[in-house]
Amino acid sequence: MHSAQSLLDLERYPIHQNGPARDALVSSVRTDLQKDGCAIVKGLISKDGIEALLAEAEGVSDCGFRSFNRTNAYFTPDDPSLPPEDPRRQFFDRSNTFIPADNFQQEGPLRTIYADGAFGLFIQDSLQEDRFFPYADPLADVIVNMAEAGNGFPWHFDTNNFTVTVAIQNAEEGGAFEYAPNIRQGDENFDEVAKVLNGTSDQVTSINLEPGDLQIFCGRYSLHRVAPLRGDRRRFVGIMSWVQEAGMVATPERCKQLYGKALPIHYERAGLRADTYID
Ligand SMILES: O=C(O)CCC(=O)C(=O)O
Ligand SMILES: [Fe+2]
Repeated sequence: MHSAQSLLDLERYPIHQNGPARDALVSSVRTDLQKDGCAIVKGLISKDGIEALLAEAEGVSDCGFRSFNRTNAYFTPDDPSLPPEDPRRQFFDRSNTFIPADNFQQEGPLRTIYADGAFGLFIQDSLQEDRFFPYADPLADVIVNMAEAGNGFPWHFDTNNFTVTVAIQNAEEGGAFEYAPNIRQGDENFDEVAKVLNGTSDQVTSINLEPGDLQIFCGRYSLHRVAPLRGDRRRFVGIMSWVQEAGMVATPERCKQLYGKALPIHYERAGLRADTYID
């Protein structure tokens, strides 16, 4: 049995207690998010918490679903009418292994943190989101991204508003989180995006997250990637999702693409019967 009290370092970060210390933390996270869309709370997860999250992820690592595709930074199809050097025409291999959310038990450490009311409220206050609900998707609300040497998380812009991640284990080498803050805020800025893609931009910030760090990242306007990994050790990152509408789930297509399966709820919400669904 896990408790948020033992999984989080609440002495250092008293997110469970209204008062000046919590206010100061929320305000510093907000400032970081406003500055460049990225906030890190170093060591929010306790040492025991990291150990428990790692054991849990290792225990279900066989359930990871690996997908491969080739994608540009925008997740759009190729457009041959554009010049070959246009960033929309730069495609990279992306391989991704997600351990779907239905592998994480309600009483396990990952879900204990996700479901903790004060933790959720801290994330919501930090993001200043009025509408903020746990994702109702049983495959996607809390997942672990597992990556090995050579796995690629190439340059991209996110299509969601924000991503909340918890670093659980790093690879032996590589894996820095690199981002070009707000590179397309207001304007697509294709020339500078092209420079990031070909390694000549001076707008890239690199951060090394350590196990236990929480990251809140707004990646819609900031081009980002995870630098290539090296060594035998796998990288594990927990990804937690909240959404603006209660009861939302992903489409069956999206689930199959990311998790290798879809559940009855996905077909029902899409108005389909699983046995008649053709994709
Ligand atoms: O694994 C990470 O640290 C971030 C991955 C990422 O950029 C994403 O999930 O969109
Ligand atoms: Fe991303």
